[in-house]
Amino acid sequence: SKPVKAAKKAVKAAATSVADAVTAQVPGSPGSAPATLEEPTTPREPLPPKKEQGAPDTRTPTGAETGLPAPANGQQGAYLTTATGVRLRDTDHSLKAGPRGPSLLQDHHLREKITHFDHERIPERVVHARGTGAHGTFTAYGTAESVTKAGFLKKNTETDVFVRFSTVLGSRGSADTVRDTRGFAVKFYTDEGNFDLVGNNIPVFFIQDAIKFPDIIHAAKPHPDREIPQAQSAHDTFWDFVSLHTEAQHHTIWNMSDRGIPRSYRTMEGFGVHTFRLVNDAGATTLVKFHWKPKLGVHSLTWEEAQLLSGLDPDFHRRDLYDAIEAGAFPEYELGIQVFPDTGEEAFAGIDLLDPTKMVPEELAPVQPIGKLVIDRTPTNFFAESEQVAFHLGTMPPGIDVTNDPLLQGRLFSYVDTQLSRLGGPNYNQIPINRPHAPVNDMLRDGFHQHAVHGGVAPYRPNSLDGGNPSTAEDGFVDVPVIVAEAPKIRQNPASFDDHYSQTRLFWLSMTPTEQEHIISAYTFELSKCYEQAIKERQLQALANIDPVLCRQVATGLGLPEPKPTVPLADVTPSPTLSQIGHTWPTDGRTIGIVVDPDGDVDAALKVREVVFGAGMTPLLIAPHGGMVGGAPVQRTFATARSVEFDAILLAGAPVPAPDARPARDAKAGRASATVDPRVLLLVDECWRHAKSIGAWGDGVTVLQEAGVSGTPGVVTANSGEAVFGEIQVLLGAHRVWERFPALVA
Ligand code: HDE
Repeated sequence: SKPVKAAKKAVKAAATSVADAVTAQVPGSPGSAPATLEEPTTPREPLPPKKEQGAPDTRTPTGAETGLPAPANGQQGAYLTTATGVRLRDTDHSLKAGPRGPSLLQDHHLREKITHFDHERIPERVVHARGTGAHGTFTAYGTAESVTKAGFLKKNTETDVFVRFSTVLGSRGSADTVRDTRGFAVKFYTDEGNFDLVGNNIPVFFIQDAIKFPDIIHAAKPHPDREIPQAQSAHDTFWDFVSLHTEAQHHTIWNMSDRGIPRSYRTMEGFGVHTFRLVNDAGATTLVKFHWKPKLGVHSLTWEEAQLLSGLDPDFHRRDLYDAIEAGAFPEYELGIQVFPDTGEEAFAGIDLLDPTKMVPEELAPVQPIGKLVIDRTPTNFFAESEQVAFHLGTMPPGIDVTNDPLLQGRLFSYVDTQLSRLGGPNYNQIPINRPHAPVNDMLRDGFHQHAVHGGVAPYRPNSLDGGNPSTAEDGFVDVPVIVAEAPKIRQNPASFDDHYSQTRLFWLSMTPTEQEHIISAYTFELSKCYEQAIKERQLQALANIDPVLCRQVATGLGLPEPKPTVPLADVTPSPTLSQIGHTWPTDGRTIGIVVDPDGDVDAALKVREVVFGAGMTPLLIAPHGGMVGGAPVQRTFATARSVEFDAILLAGAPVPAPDARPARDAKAGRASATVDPRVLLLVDECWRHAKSIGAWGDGVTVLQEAGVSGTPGVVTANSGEAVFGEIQVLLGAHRVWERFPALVA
């Protein structure tokens, strides 16, 4: 028919003009000079990236940047539309055959809305499902320039980053404060392409070879029959695995230590775990281990706090991170490297650098700072950023390369592979949060969720049709030509991998008696949760090979005999830097609860509040009821304030029990007092048990007496609130008052 013919003609005309346009710019093609086709063509400067191939900024512009109010959500404009932009009159009623009739299949709006909703969820990560992301900036000190040519490590270079902290075992909705390893993954959007530093808060790993990863994870995840316990290692299959694979003992003792229950993501170290190889401008190589050092020091929760928080505030770490960012107390970390000569033997001070169950004590190789990370922006949309971010160990710019660590080698495969099912196809790097800020000019094409409209006709190399582009670059990524020894193809580890206990013992001996107490309690708790006697006995055998005191104490707790070691106890030098106790740290960003009595000296309480704020900490007023006290807003009531939220408390008064109070029910601890509100006594009790400093002045001193804690370590009184707070600040430098609980281990 006529219209069809006309359409065909139009298509043909368009095709001809596109073809003309292409041939006109291709050297060597008909109609342009020279007429002869060279194959391959001489590379020339790459064309600038096409519009759709550019790298959009993943940052959502702030109000300050655009001059407009910051976009609060993804919706644009005043009217609700369908996904295809058609305005809607009604979204609350489905189309029905009469007001009481059945819904009609033709209701395209109903179907679009429900269908999209039905597919809102994507699979959670197979490990590290529970996580929290935020944006920040990395600034290089320039101190790594001699060992790497990576541009983002050149002096004063600023690089956008996205960080995701996580637990390993729990599901996406599990509690933050469980005993577990924490993920510390950082995506640097460098000018030379992304760099993903996918680390943990523990410097060693459970296994030496990636092939065992499914085994350790199957063992640590909930039991397959009843799917319990959630986000816990305190169960039979976990301890079955780690007692059989004794290479896991080193990582496990870190988990049983205070490192397994961090106070905050802001007070957590990070480690790249593996040894990496850096390459400098001259091509010289160096082996390094990456470390993140938090500015606020390394602090942990107490085990009771961690357990309480799982119920009181399962989002504790996420809330803490986002509250700190929103309060302007931006979390800061220094990136550092331990540097080892790349001599070929891949060992340092007798430690095999390819064994991921071994670390190098900082006393032997100090951590040298190379840059600073400041986290300063929460995600605009949690799903788009924290859920869809995809890390991959193999994402690294020129200047950084891998080693033969067999755990690292397996990870190089796993991280791309897992995104294929988690994010639904091979184009996940086009998702905004994953897009590099460097221009992308790849020859990857098509596939599910392809968002680029690639121009050109020759996504292959060499080609003559797209001007020979893209060409390879002299300064591109370098795979260091490490000599691979002539060796049999074999399923076997080097002999050094057989030492499972010396560094486990080193860690134990590096702990203060207080920390050793915590480790003993953790092993005893976890093993008490196991049903199988044989598993407990086997783990006790492993403990005997670490240290007799540790083994004896746990055996006593379990009511089992103490086995004799089956290997000689390693003669190791402790590493004091591994201990969290005994150092002094900055106190900014801490949370201080101020208990105020509305009938007492409210002015004094408000004055101290100003002083606390001025010291860079967050003061929270705690009063019997919500609303205002003395013209200031009450932030926590006696019904909601629990010790877990505060680093210290100040008692600015002695609130009497309210006449209409329900003391027996509200007190929780059941303590009765005629003079002080029992809920305040519970708060003081808990803070004391959690080794927190407590200060009081004026009437507040009565509370200390009623609670029976006066004169004990870390309980401060003075004439004024300012004087009390001054002493509390000093105590906070050490984080907790462990002197309250003399350690029992010798
Ligand atoms: Fe991972 N790991 N891992 N891992 N890992 C994943 O990748 C894997 C290991 C780490 O916030 C997965 O995207 C294998 C060590 C972090 O998105 C998966 C092995 C270290 C995160 C995967 C290891 C890590 C992951 C799951 C043994 C510390 C969270 C979802 C060879 C250096 C990243 C995903 C985020 C996530 C595999 C061991 C850190 C399945 C096979 C060692 C921080 O690909």
